[in-house]
Amino acid sequence: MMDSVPAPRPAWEIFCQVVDNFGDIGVCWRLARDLARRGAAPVRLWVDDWAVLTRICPAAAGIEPAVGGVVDGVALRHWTPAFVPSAPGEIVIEAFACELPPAQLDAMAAQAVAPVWINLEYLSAEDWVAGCHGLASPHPRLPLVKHFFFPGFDANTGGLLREPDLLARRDRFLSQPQGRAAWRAARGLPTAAEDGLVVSLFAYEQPALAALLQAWAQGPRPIHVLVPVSRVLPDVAAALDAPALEVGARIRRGALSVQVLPFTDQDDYDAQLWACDLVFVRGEDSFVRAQWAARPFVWQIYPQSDTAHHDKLEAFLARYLAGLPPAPAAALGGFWRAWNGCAPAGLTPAAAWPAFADALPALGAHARAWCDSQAAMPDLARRLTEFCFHIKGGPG
Ligand code: TRH
Repeated sequence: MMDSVPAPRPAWEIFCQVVDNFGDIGVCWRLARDLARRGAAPVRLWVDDWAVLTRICPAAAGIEPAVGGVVDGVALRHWTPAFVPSAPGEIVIEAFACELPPAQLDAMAAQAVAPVWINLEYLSAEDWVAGCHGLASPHPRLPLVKHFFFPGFDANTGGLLREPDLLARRDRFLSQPQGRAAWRAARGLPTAAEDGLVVSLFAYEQPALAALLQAWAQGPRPIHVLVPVSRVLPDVAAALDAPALEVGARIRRGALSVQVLPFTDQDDYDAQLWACDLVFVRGEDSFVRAQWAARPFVWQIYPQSDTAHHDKLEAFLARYLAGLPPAPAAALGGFWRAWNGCAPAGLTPAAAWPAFADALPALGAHARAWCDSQAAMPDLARRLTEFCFHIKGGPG
């Protein structure tokens, strides 16, 4: 829902710069909406790339960036080099170490009570995160203190974004005929397990995809792959020897069918994850959503030039595989490492697939247990709110 620009001093002000892809804005938009819906409004979100914002939040396309507007209780503003601060938020979040404009810092320092200043970091399962979560860093010149807030998977970190009604919405979708069954029927997908596996494939470039699709095409069981428009699409087209694939395209090769879906808003993307049997996700936000979907999933981690992402992958695997019997644990570890190009002895996704496919029932039960254990802990917006009130010295 869109309406007019709200009152000047927001409770929360979030600054977000797009580094690459959608994830940075994806996380910030989700957080901003979550805070606003919990009654923490007004929330103001500054983004430097309006075009990326409109992909994640289609309602922003109806807003003149130079003017800004409100969607779902969040005041959206375009952060340009001509940035002029308005009254700064009581809590100011710089996402992923994007540097706040000097004029914003001056405006914050000029307040009678300095805003709480948070650097929201990337999600990582590594052990060092707990030691850095909450650390303070005084500004060298201004009377301001920045605090580091790290999302994470345990009680010593900032937790994961999870809207209060998310799991109830998911369960309604799964149980009601107008939910999962209707979603699948509308896309010509089977609703019975024996009619095949429905897979969502959201990924970066993937050189190993061709061999995997070929294995699926030649496999014993129908596999229906849904590909939302993303960087992997050219690899899908090349693997199927098809012309550039457009939204709506459908291709069959043996036991494999491939369907190209539009890039939707975040809520519809959740529905896609809930409707599928196996989901391939990437980066940060879709990776978390797959966990709340409680589906078997495959994570393609955002690649870093120094291969630091391999440590992040192993750190998550160490947590996620704990408690799984050896066979499904080895199957998942093998397939994930192959998908991320770091499997020993050159194991490929195609070679790792049969064991992974056999493990899917066990991985489904495990995904549910993991989701429940994570959902038993407070979510990120709540931990962030409590943390900020603690710094302010107010009620938590
Ligand atoms: O786009 P990403 O690759 O983002 C990454 C990560 O955030 C990473 O940490 C960061 O360093 C890097 O960018 C620069 O993947 P991610 O995080 O899953 O973000 C995708 C967003 O897109 C997520 O909010 C879900 C959303 N989405 C939709 O809203 N509709 C869709 O149809 C699809 C496929 C995704």
